[in-house]
Amino acid sequence: MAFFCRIDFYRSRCTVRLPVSVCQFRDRIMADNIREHLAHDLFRRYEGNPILEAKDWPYPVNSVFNPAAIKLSDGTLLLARVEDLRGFSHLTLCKSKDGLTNWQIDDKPTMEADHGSHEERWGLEDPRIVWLEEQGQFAITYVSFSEGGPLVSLAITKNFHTFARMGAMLPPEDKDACLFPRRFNGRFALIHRPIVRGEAHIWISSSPDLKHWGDHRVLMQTRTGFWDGQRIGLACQPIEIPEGWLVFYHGVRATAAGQIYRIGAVLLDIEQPWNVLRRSEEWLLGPRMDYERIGDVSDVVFVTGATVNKESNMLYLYYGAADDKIAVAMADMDAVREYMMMCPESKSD
Ligand code: BMA
Repeated sequence: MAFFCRIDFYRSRCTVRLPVSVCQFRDRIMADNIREHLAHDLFRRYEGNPILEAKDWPYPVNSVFNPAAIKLSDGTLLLARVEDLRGFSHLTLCKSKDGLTNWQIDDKPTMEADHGSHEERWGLEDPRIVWLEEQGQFAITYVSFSEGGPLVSLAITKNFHTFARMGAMLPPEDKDACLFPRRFNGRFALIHRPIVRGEAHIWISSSPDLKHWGDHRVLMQTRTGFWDGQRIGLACQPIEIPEGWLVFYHGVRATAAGQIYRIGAVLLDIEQPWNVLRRSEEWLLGPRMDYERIGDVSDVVFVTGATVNKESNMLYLYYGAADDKIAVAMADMDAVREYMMMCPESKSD
C-alpha cells in the first residue's frame, strides 16, 4: 500500500512526471484490488441453508443435490438430482412460492432412468432447464449415465408432468450442458463439457434442429495454476444481461486433500456466444460453510440452476453442497454486472 501512496505523493507534488506506464500499472493494481473485494462479497448465502436435504424427502433417499432451477409465474421450480439407496440418481420436482421455503416435493421420482437401456443404465444426473422461446417449451439437458460413460440427453416439456425424451445429444464422455433460449444465425447453441484427450474444457456446438450437432469448438479452457486449473464445466443456464450472456461455470482445483469445486463467471457475446468477452479471475463462490465442506463429497459448491427476480433485481444461484444437499446464494444483479465489466477482457480463450 505504501508503495502506491508514494507514487501518488510524487505524482501530485513533483514537477517530474511519472511515466504513463507506471501510472497505468498503479491504476490496474488498484482496479484489480477493487474487483477482488467485489468478488469476495458478491454472493450472500441464504441464512436458511441448506434449503433441501434427504430428510425432507417424501420417500427414502441418500442425498439431494445439483438442481436445475427456473422461475415460473407462480414461484420457483427445482428439478433436483436425487440419489437413491442403490447409488443411482433420478430427478424430482420441487416447487416453492418464494424459492426458499415451503417446498412441495413430488412424492415419487419425476424422471426416472430406464435402467435397461444403454443410454440411462446408471441413472440421470445434474439437469439444467431453459425456456425455449420459439418452441414455447422448456428444454431439460441432463446427464444420462450410459454404459459408455456420462453423456448429455435432452427432454422437452410444457408442464413438467409429461416429457418428450429426445435421447442422447452427443456421444460420451460429456456433461454439464445447457441450451441457449434462442437461435443464433438460425442455429441452436449448446454449451457442454466433453472430455477430450483427458482434458476437461468447455465447448460450444450448434444445430439447426436440436438433433444434429456440429460446429464444435472450444469455448474456454482450464487455467493452469488457477482455482479452475484442473477441470471446468458449465454451471447453470445462460442468463441474458444488457452486456451479453452471463454464464457461470464450475472450476476444479486438485489439492493434496482432494478436489475443490468453486464457481466463476464469463461474459459471452450476445449474438455470437462462441466469443468470450470477459472471464472472472477470482472465484465467486467456494466451499466455506460446514454444509459445503462436509458431505458425501467434501468441498463442493456445484451450481446448476439460476433464477432472476425482476422486481427485487436479485439473482439466486441454486447449488449442490458437498454432493448431498441443496443451498442457495444470492446477489444483486447490478453488482454482478458491475463486477463482470471489471473482469479482464478475453483475447482468445
Ligand atoms: C462432477 C459431477 C457432479 C458432482 C461433482 C462433485 O464431476 O459428477 O455431479 O457434483 O463432480 O462431486
